[in-house]
Amino acid sequence: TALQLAAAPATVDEGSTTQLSAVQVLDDDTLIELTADEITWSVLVGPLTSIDTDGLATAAIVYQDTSATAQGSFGGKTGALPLTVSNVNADDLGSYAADGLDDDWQVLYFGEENPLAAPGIDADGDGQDNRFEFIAGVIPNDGVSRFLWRVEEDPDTPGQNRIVFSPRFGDRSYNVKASTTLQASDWINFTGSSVIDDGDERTVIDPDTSAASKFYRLEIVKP
Ligand SMILES: [Ca+2]
Ligand SMILES: [Ca+2]
Ligand SMILES: [Ca+2]
Repeated sequence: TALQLAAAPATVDEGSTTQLSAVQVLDDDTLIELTADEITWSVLVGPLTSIDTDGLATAAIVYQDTSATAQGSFGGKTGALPLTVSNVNADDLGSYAADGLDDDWQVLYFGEENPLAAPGIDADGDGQDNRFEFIAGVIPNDGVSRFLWRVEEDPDTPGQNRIVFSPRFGDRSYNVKASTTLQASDWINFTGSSVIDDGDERTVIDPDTSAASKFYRLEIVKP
C-alpha cells in the first residue's frame, strides 16, 4: 500500500490556505478515500506556517515563488506532497513590507530582516540611498556601483551642452528637464534634442545655451 496526497489548489497564494487530502492505494491499485483528519500532517520543508488536523495548510508570506513540501502519515505509510507558494505581493515581507522596494531586491542584497535594507538608508555610503539605487538599478551594498551623471560643454561642438549619465536600462525611462530659473513652473522637457546611447551610457544634447544660466534635472521612472 501507499499514500497519495493532493492539494486544492496545488499552487497557493502567500498568506492563503489550501486543502490537503489523501487516498490510500492498495497493492491491487484499489483506492480508498481517507478523511483529512485521519492523517497526521506535518510541514516537511518550506514556507507553510501550519497544517491543521483537518488538512488545511496555511502558506507564509514569501519574497519569491517558493517550493514547500507537506507530509502526511497514515497506517505506517508516509507520503510527501510538493506545493508552490506564489509571491502575489512583491512588497509584503516582514519588516520590508509596504516600503516601496521589492522584497526580492532587498533580500538579494541584504538578506532578511536587515535594518540596512530600509529605503532611506545609504548602506554602502556612496551618497545614494537604497530607494534611489533600487529605482536607478544599481547595487545598494557596493559603493562603486552608483548612478552617475554630469553636465558639460560638448567638446565636439563648443557652445552646446551635453548631459551624460549611466547606467541606462531599457526598462526604465529617463526624462531630462531644464530650467533657466529653478522655478517649479519653468522646468521643461527636452523633446527636440538628440539622444545618443553607447552601451549603458546615454548622452542628451542641448544645443540651446543662450540663457545666462541653465539648470538640468533628470527623472528616472521604473515601471
Ligand atoms: Ca510577497
Ligand atoms: Ca519591500
Ligand atoms: Ca551603491
